[in-house]
Amino acid sequence: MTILIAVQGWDPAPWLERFRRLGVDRTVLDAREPFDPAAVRYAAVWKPKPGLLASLPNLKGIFNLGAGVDALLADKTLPDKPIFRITNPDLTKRMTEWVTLQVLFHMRQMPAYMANQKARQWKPLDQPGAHELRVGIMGMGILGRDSAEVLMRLGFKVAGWSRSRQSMPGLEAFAGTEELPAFLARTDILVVLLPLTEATRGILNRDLFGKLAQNGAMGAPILINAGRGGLQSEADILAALEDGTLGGASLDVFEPEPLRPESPLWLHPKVIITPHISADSTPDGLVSGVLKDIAAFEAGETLPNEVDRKTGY
Ligand code: NDP
Ligand code: OXD
Repeated sequence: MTILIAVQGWDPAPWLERFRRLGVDRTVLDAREPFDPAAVRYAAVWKPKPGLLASLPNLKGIFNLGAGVDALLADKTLPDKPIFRITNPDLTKRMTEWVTLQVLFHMRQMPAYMANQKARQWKPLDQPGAHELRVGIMGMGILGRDSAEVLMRLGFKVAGWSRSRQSMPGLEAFAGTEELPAFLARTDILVVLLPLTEATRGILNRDLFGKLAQNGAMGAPILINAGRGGLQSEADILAALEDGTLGGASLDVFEPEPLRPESPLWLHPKVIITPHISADSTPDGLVSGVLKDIAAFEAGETLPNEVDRKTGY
């Protein structure tokens, strides 16, 4: 059965090469070239052009090549076909590496040491241990749970917040809007791994930052966001950094992307910026899994990574 590859914002060539090499029993089409829309049964996509999927009359399933589906669901013409997203250990481990790196970077005061190094200053700083710090993870899905596990192993006190309660041994589990204030009040380092939906857009704002613990072992709380840029207000982050409500931030995602050159975030001494690379989708890591998903779907199996259009993730 024919698969259409429609990838925008990433180089499509290695995706096409992998799909063609591993999907030997398939016809693999490139959406940039002329093709017969009626031939396409499956589409493997990242940010496809709005309207493209609606133009495929025999489409049976949509396979999103990343974990987040906000860009896909924003297409008002999206056909009513099942959507599957990436839930692959390759992507999950990459995210856990980035989250752990950022938590440790702030916890071990690397922004201050890097500034001191530039000034040739030998200046040891007081250092809390991991066991004295409370990490709070917003979004306890595939990614949040893996980060939680690693951070707990490093000794941090970890809590998670999600729509439904997600319990794990050693984790303090909070759920729903009514438990959000208590979750924030015990959080020194806030890690955000939420999807962007109608319910979460703009959630990282001044009001929320003001509810984070202000009595932690690091002084002011730290914000680490790898979810989506639409979750955060840049102006509110800057204001909270200025008045000390936040002590630092690591941001991998922005709206729009790339972050505009004139944004004061770029040069802020307490901000770490990475260009949406915390958990890259790679053809090497993911294509064989997507082909397996397509085969399982064809065989009538229920896949756990189907997107719920009502909740938007
Ligand atoms: P999952 O769907 O597995 O997990 C989402 C989590 O968020 C769940 O725990 C869910 O709660 C929770 N959640 C959703 N809506 C709400 C809400 N309104 N209130 C409280 N909790 C909520 O997603 P993943 O872990 O796979 O990925 C999370 C996000 O990470 C992606 O959607 C994407 O935006 C981002 N991402 C970013 C990347 C990057 O490179 N920067 C790479 C990959 C992903 P519940 O458990 O109750 O369902
Ligand atoms: C994703 C991403 O959602 O890379 O997978 O942002």
